[in-house]
Amino acid sequence: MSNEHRLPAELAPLVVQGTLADNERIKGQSQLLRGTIAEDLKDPLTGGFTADNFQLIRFHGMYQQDDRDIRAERAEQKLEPLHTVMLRARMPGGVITPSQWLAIDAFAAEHTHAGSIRLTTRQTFQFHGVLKRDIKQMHQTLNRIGIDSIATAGDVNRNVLCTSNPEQSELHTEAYEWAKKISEHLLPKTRAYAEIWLDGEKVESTEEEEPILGKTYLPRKFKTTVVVPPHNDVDLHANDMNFVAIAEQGKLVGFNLLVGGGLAMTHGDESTYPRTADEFGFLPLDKTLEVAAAVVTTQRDLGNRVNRKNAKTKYTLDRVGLEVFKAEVERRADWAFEPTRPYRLTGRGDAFGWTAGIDGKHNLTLFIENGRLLDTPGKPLKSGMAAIARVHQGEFRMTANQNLVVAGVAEADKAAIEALAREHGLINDGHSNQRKSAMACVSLPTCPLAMAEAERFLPDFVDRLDGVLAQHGVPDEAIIFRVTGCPNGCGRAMLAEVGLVGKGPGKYNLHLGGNLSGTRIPKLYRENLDEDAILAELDGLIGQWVAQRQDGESFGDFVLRAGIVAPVVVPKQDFYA
Ligand code: SRM
Ligand code: SF4
Repeated sequence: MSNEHRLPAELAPLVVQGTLADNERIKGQSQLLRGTIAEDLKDPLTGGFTADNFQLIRFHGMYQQDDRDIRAERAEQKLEPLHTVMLRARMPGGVITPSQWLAIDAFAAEHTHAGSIRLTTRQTFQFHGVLKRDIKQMHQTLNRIGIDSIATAGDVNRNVLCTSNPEQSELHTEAYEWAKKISEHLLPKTRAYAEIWLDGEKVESTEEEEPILGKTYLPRKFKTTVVVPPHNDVDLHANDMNFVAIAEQGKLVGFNLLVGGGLAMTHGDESTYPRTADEFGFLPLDKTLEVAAAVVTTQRDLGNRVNRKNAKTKYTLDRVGLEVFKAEVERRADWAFEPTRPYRLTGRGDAFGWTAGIDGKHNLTLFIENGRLLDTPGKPLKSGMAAIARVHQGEFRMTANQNLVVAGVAEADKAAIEALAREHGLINDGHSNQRKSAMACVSLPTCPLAMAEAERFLPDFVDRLDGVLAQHGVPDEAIIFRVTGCPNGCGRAMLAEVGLVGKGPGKYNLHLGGNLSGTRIPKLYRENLDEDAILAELDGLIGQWVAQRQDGESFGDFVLRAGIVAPVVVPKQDFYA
């Protein structure tokens, strides 16, 4: 590690003192993420991973889970929970080729729960329900097609997002290349993944090290985006580190950097809160990787390793102060940020249907409710995707709204692809605008942290919300509506105009007042409501909005202007004007 990337003595008092969180011991003793995972894998007595390995497999992109719908029943029968793993792939910018798609489709059909593929809010896919005996095969299948799951979970830099809206195709291509480069640059360098899952040669070298992440990796998960304004489909304010593309004459010249966004909180714990990211300033392209590493290593050295609830970059910034954090990044990167260049964010939705893109090619954005690709009676969505993959010559892009773009379609192939999409229910003209503006996290039955339903709650709730909008004479309006099964906020309800945050079975907190561009955190309006009570509240509020709104005012803006909720402070608001 070079001196630039070590904490200077004068900042040492800012390091939080106390008993380190147990995850620090686990990482430190893991021999760069190896632990005894390989031994556990051979143990036939349990379907799960034991002791520290339960945490360590996350750094390899997997979580141990069980089906919560049948947990009690199995406990009654004195059986251990039906342990399986969820895998999350690494897909910077969400780009996947048709042949890769066909391979993941085939794996899912054989080895995942109900054969499903789940697109996530961070532009990748998850397999749920993979048995221990199939894990190695899963990694080897992915490896054969050029996909891995390194660092998609754990205390590392996660899958790097990149604006997927394809209208500005050339800029998108450049931005996407940077998303890949940043992802590669910040990846763990340990060979543990190759050794354990791909039967790679064991390296006994003492020189193996983690120059950026360090031997105990980061204090907490870390999230990065590359954003092409005006689209904020990646929801940059949910992320630790954000590179906002600045172009001159259509060419990328550099990035504005924003640091310290994040959405999670814990019910009843005021030391935890959602927070928008702060502007650090502009940097030219050739400083990108150095600055990225400088932000990561600053958070590595100053982040709270005692209390994981306050360990993310957003809390480090608030604790040490923005100026101190920024100055340390500048010192490490040997770069003084230029003033932030003006940019504008206008919205977050995906452009559904056909859009024209690069080289006269076309892109078809498909709405995938909750990102769940599964074959159900009358809705063979997963088969539809496979059918498209068999004929498609371009690529697919997963969006951060859990949707999917069939990208780079030649004029001559448009009709065939659209016909396949329609035939399999992947285009449904009956879907309301409201449905296409709604999103939910996975939640039950696989998420161990879920307090209330989200993905299974959303579709029927949107039917009822559609009814409310129709009753008020605005059936084509849409409110950014998101449900998240607990306050961790995976469905990004804390950047919605209307956000529901799970509180307990069937109960949600109702937050109001996010804006269309995703720069405003909504405010808690009512607590612990059931479905009927939520609809009753929304019915009244939507009625007021329709009667009193000014010039196409959005619902989120209206509830603030009308004083229904108080505004939340946004840092450096000028840049969003
Ligand atoms: Fe998340 C944990 C699912 C995006 C904040 N998240 C989980 C786990 C792994 C539960 C667990 O720890 O055991 C969930 C697995 C459910 C399942 O069965 O699949 C889970 N998170 C998801 C996904 C799949 C939701 C979705 O419906 O798409 C998203 C996967 C993203 C990816 O591909 O990497 C997902 N998670 C998010 C987001 C949104 C985002 O990043 O844009 C957030 C809020 C932003 C943020 O980080 O502040 C988010 N997830 C969390 C947290 C709270 C972190 C914190 O700061 O405290 C946890 C719990 C934790 O880390 O302790 C968590
Ligand atoms: Fe699970 Fe909570 Fe994340 Fe939903 S928000 S997937 S319930 S951790």
